[in-house]
Amino acid sequence: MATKLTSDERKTALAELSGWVEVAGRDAIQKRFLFKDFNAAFGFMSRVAMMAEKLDHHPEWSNVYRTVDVTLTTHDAGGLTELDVKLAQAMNRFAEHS
Ligand code: H2B
Repeated sequence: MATKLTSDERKTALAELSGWVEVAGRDAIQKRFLFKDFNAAFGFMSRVAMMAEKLDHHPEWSNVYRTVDVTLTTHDAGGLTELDVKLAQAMNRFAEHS
């Protein structure tokens, strides 16, 4: 099972993750993605869904029209792990090409 990041590891990871911030009162990170329209937002979510299945690691998220709000944490570990960093990196990559 993935192990929780140390505070140093978390700091380093966050510095390299554009737009992601820590969630207050919770060992998790979040980001709001804003797309051109619903089609772009849903296309992004489809790509993320396939990656999430491949990683067996899933986001907490919601979508309203062209906005996708995402929170990442590893439920099995009770906090942030390398899996969250991987998924956040993939999301940033997908969003760049949406
Ligand atoms: N996603 C997230 N974000 N955290 C988990 O701990 C987790 C998951 N666990 N997706 C996976 C599924 C686990 O429940 C399955 C059985 O591997």
